Amino acid sequence: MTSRVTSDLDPFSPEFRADPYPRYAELRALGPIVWLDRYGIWVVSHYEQVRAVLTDWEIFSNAGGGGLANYFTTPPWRPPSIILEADPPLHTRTRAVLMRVVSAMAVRGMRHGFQQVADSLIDRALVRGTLDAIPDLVQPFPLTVFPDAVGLAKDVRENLLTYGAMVFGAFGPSTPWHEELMLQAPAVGDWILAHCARDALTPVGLGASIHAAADTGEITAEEATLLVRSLLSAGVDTTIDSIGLALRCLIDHPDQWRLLRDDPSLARAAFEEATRYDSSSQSLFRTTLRAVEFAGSDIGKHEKVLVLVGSAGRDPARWDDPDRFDIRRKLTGQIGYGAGIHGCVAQMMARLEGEVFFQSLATKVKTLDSAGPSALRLNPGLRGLTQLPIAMN
Ligand code: OVV
Repeated sequence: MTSRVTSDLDPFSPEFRADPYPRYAELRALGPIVWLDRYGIWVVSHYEQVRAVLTDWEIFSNAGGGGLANYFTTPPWRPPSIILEADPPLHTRTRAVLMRVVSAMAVRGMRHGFQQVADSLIDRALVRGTLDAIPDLVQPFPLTVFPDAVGLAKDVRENLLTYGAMVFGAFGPSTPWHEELMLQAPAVGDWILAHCARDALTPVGLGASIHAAADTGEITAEEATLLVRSLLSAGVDTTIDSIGLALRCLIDHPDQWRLLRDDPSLARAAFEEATRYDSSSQSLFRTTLRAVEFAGSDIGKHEKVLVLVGSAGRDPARWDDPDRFDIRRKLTGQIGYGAGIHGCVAQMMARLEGEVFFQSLATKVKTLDSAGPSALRLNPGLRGLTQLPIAMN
C-alpha cells in the first residue's frame, strides 16, 4: 500500500526562504516524501532520501531541467546546459572534460593567485573598518578570481551577475522580479555565449583547456563553448553566496570566529561546516523518467522532485546536534555540494576559494562584528545575501 502525504508549504515564498530551517523540520516530520499541492511537485527533505534521489540518475533525470520548469513539457529558456541538464551518455562525455580541467592538479596551481586577491581585498576592508561586506569584500573575490581562472577578458565582466541571476532565477517559480529580469535574457544570453567562444578567451586557462578537448574530437567546438558557459553559470554566484553566508555564520557565532582567528588553519573546516549549516545551494530538482515507487509513495512519469539539500544538512538522523555551527565538527558526507554524477564538479575550487578567503581573514583581522542587519537576495534558486554590514579591525 502506498500513500501520499501532502503539504501546502511553499519553499519558494519569501517567508519560507527567510528562515527555512524550522520549515524543513516540519517537512521532515511529515515523512520521507511529500507532495506539495501548490506546485504539483514532490519534495524530499531527509538526508537518506536526498542522497538516494541524487544518486539514482536512471530514474531521477536531469534532462527535465535543473529547476521547477519541466523541460519535458515546457521549452527551456536558454540552450540547455550539456552537463547540468543532461543525462548519460552525453553527461558522461561532458563531465569527463570538466572533471579533468578542474582536477586537483589544476586547482592546486590557483592558490597563490587566489591568495593575492583575498589579501588585497581584506587589507582594503581593514582600512575602511566599517563596510557592507557583500558588495565591498565578498562579491569582488569570486568575481575576480573565477573569471580570471576561466580566462575571460578583464573588461567583459559587467553582465556576469545579471546572467547568474537569470540562471538561478529560472530554478524557481516565475515572479515579477524574475519576469522583469528575463526581458534582458536574449541579449545577455548572446553576450555570455560570445565570450565563451575560443577566440574570446585567454590562451591559457580553464576555458582554453576545455576548447583544447575539441581538438581531439572528445567534444565539438559548440559543446566546448557551452561547457565554458557552464563554468561561468555555476562558478560565480554560488561561491559569492557561500562565502557571504559563511561570513555571516562566523559573525553570528563569535565563539567560532575566535576559534578560527586563533587558529587560521581551521579555515577550510569552517567553510566546510558553513556549507553544511547554511549552503548557498538549498534546493535542486530532478524529473522522473518513469513511474516509480519511492519511500512508500507512487511517483508518476515526468514528475518533478524537489531535493532539499539544505534540509539534508540539518537532518538529526544524520548529524549530531545539526543546528549547531561547529567548525571543529569532523564532517564527512557533505551534502551541500549535491551528490552523485551531478555533484558540484568544481567543488575543490570552491573549497579552495573559501579556505583562502577565511584563512586570510583569520590571519589579518582581530575583531569582527555585525554593524547592522543582513538581507537575503530575492533569487529563489540560490541562497545568498545582498548586504552584510560589518565592523572589523
Ligand atoms: C551547477 C550549475 C548551476 C547552474 C548552471 C549550470 C550548472 C550549467 O551547467 O549551466
